[in-house]
Amino acid sequence: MIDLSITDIIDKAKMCRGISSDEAAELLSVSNQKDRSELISAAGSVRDKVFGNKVFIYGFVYFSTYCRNNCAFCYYRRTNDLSRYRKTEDEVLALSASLKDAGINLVDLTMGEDPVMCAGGYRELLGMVRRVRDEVGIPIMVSPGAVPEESFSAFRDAGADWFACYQETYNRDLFSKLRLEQDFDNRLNQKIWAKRAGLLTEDGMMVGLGETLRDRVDAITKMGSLGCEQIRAMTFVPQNGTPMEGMKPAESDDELRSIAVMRLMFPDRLIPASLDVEGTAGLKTRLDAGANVITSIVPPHMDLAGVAQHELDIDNGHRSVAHVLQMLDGMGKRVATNTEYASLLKDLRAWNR
Ligand code: SAM
Ligand code: MD0
Ligand code: SF4
Repeated sequence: MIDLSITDIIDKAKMCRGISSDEAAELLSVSNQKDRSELISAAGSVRDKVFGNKVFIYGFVYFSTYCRNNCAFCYYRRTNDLSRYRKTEDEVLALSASLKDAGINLVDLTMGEDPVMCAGGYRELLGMVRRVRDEVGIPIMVSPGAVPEESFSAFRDAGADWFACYQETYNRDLFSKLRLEQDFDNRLNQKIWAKRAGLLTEDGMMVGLGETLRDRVDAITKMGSLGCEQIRAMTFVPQNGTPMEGMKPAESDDELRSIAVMRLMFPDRLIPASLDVEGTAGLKTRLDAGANVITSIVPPHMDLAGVAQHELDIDNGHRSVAHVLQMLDGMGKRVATNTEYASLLKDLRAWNR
């Protein structure tokens, strides 16, 4: 039982020392306008205290949309009949170089669990990472899905800084309905094995797919307690051709409250505002809620897809670096320099949670 009022919890949270899971549950359930704006503004001010007006920007390169898995929520699940692509190593190199030139802090090399990329102990992917490190020289995140324990040090040695793998939910029963034929513990271990190999890690939860408020509290608490340096929430977007296509699209409000609560619970973590849910129309609300990384920036006319929104705002150039920079100008935020990002990575590694 807690006897603190919402205002008391928020006042405590503003001291940047975190909040308990029970307090998080109280904050996630705020519904009246006054409490909601107090929550959002507290999260924004905690983020500003820790990170100033800097935000980090990540380029998204979804280089292969082939996948051997069949996640119920995903457009790219193997049984969905669609035209897929796999970029060549040279194409990925050129994309990474142009993102770096445009001022991006990190490139996120993401794939479906493409059998070609997984073959031979991830030979092709490792070669790609090595070349991006050696020939482009930009911080790298890999998002290859679930990989065997022995592969993590190879990713680190090839030059990856980050390993991203989202649990989606910490409710095992719900997990089994979403990530069909996949093992909960194996996916959880990805974060543990990646950390052990010296990689920084990102975990994530999905919002709006039937989870309870307690499930959300649990996911936030666990993602943070695992020590993941970057944690995210993304609203589920129903996809054509999937078993979940008929679900009603959720409003972004639960995601925004989740972002705010993540910020108050774990003040010094990186928290994305993903352009992959509502496009650039959803950028400001996510930054206002305490996010400090912009992800899913995608260059136009390169035949690159998003994940949750495969087309939205890509070919009209709204997800380009230039457009995002322009938007930030009007929001009193600035992009971190590459030197600042490098120094953040150094600090994150030293914390070694
Ligand atoms: N294939 C790898 C994997 O599953 O880990 C990496 C890429 S996967 C496409 C990246 C993430 O996108 C998923 O973990 C999930 O959180 C998110 N995602 C996929 N489909 C989504 C949808 N329909 N709505 C919201 N998020 C989605
Ligand atoms: C994003 N579409 O950042 C990307 C993706 C994978 N590491 C990230 C979900 O929103
Ligand atoms: Fe494949 Fe990832 Fe989509 Fe699951 S979420 S079907 S692993 S691309």
